[in-house]
Amino acid sequence: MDTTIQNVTAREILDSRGNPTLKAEVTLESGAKGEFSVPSGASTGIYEAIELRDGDLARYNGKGVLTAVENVKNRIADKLVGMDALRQSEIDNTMIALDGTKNKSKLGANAILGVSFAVCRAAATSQNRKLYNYLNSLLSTFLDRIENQPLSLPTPLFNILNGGAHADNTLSIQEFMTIPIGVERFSEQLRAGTEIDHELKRILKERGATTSVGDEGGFAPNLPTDETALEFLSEAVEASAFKLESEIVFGLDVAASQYWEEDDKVYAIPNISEEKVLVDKPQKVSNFYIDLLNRFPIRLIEDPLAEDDWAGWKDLAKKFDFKEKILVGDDLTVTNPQRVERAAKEKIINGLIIKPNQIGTLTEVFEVIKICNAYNIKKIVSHRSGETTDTFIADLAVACGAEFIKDGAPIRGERVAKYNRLLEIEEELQVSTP
Ligand code: 2PG
Ligand code: MG
Repeated sequence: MDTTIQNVTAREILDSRGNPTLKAEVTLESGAKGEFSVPSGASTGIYEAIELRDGDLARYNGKGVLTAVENVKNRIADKLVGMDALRQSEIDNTMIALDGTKNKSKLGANAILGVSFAVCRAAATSQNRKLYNYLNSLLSTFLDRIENQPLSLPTPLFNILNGGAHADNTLSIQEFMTIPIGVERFSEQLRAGTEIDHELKRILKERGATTSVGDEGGFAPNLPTDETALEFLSEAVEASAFKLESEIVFGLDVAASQYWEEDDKVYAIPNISEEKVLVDKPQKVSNFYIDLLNRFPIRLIEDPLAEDDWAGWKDLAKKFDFKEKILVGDDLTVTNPQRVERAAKEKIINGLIIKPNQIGTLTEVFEVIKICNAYNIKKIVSHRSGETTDTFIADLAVACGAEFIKDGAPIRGERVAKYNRLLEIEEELQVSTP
């Protein structure tokens, strides 16, 4: 099999929000092909790698990605054609050097990631291997492991109520997630998530609340406060066949950077509790969270504080029960090895959102996985709010033994595609390891 790269190309396609995104395609001399469609966030961290958009207001409100497509077809293709697709790190490092900026602003992280993942898929195909198996071998080599990193199915985080930047409703917290922590097997976890989602729909309907959905497929009702949303979630679980606390717990993504007021150094979070608006210093805000975490079965909280509020994170970490609960960085850490390492060393997180397009290459994602393993940080491989039906992250989660995958509600095609891929992998792994 000749694994030399013969062709690298890209095109502009649409994501689940109807915004343009980039799809890359790589062909090897053997004829093996690989492709990847890049997702896109709404509540993006300011330290993320740059998603290159055209800014031409005559097309898609400036959101076109034709410049990034051209970068793939010309600059990136020029360098990569003739290289060996099996040498993933070399390929990624070539693109990083070609870009030459710290945040991939020249070529665009969308252009670079598209090619990085498409190369990996083409290589896996050329070796006749399942993507998760191939990724697992690549990662194991990267980590210098003698035996391969074990494969495992991640537990899903189902975002079934949407607020914040993902919905036009009154909820401030961006994501209210159910986590089937006490349910064995991925397929049963998926059933739990889905049946609870349907119970929630029924309850919302009965109370006259809307059952229309937000960007990630979660319902987006107008409720009196965010705490009411947690009460509705509890009711939905209790009405299902699954037990609250022992089988199902909750997770929240506050995405708090959007509520941080830099001038006054306070958080201003509307509607979160009965006081209607929480305006306070980080210390008071962290006390509020600790209280909330004690009153509801919340096991995991993501970005409760802003991306630059390291002091606030430290304060919360001091009060946080790391044995029982998971404090997760996303906008804080942006899948960036330096920022992840800093958060790990300062002991302010024990869970990490891994979003490949926040950093831009598979090799850098591996670096982040290495840090997670070294510091015992739980890995949460994650989608973006703007997605496509691409399922790469499902294979990635299995390949790196991620404890969790975050992929929205178990409805809507672009979310379900990944969950369905995991069902397939679950079956394959059972067959291969009887
Ligand atoms: C998040 C994500 C994904 P976005 O904040 O964790 O759920 O949202 O892709 O909009 O950044
Ligand atoms: Mg987040």
